[in-house]
Amino acid sequence: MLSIGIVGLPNVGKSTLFKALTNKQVDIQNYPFTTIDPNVGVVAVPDERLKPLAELSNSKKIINTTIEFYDIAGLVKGASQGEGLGNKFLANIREVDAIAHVVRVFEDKNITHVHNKIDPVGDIEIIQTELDLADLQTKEKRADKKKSSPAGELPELDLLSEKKVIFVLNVSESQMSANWQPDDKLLEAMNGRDYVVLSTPLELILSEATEDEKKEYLAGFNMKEPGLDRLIKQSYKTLGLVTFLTTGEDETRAWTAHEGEAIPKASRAIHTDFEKLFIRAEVINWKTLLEAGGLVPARSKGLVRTVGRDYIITEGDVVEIKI
Ligand SMILES: Nc1nc2c(ncn2[C@@H]2O[C@H](COP(=O)(O)OP(=O)(O)O)[C@@H](O)[C@H]2O)c(=O)[nH]1
Ligand SMILES: [Mg+2]
Repeated sequence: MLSIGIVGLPNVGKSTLFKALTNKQVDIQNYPFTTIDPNVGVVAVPDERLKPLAELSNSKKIINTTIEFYDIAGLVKGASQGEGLGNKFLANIREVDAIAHVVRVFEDKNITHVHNKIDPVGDIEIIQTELDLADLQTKEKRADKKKSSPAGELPELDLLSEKKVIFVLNVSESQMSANWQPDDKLLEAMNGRDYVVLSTPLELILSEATEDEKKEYLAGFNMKEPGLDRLIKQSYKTLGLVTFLTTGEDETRAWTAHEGEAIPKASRAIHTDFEKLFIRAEVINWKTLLEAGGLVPARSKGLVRTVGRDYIITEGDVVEIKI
């Protein structure tokens, strides 16, 4: 399963974010491969397509795709030199597929900032410097190894600064109401990478609220959906993933593939043997299927395509794999 590590300086809202995410943990019964680990939250990727498809097929179950979030203990200035949890922290980052970098934007005199001032740009630079310094050490070690084994092939370097990043700009509730947006300096520091703006205490409240309360809170803050939903969806995009779907009486289910993947490889998500056994597949866009009113009428209108091994899986495909 793909994983995102939550990182950031102390007291920026990482644990609050993680707690809100774990309130959205999926039902372990439907996801038997899920491990139970207090530092890992397995959350469903929200997908508005599943419900109407399930209604169309009279499905007994709906199963979303999932992402794992890891709460990685606080990074401090000097971590690459062993400060704080230092190298343990950096080792944890090495294991995740992408980083959610929480940046403190909210002001609160009662909650200390490690460097005593709210400075999102400076905070981003500190974390990036630590990641760069850790990479420098990795490269130096590599250079030493090369000297001692001149002929041997060494595995590719796993550099922290090359991991995909999504910035979580943690604002106050009043900034949220005022539709706070990053200024040019902050945009420059984020350097074109993805970001979401949210308020972690508000997200915690939303994650514990009933459906009615949730609607009320969202309307009050002029939000269409919880920030967590935006974060989860954005993480999925940042990781370069696409969703394809299967639907039937048993279940309507979303599956994860990588962008640009051919359908036999993508179908490994359903069953590892499918890549080898794949013969052909029937494919129809989810919306086209809904508009047609089901697979049977869609087939008779010629809307279902039969594709071979070289077909590239596309966001929103509903597939039936023939093996
Ligand atoms: N006022 C305010 N406090 C926050 C916000 N986000 C987190 N906090 C508080 O800041 C403190 C540190 O948060 P925590 O999530 O533990 O930060 P971590 O050290 O990054 O894990 C806690 O007391 C939180 O309740 C926020 O957006 N506004
Ligand atoms: Mg914490």
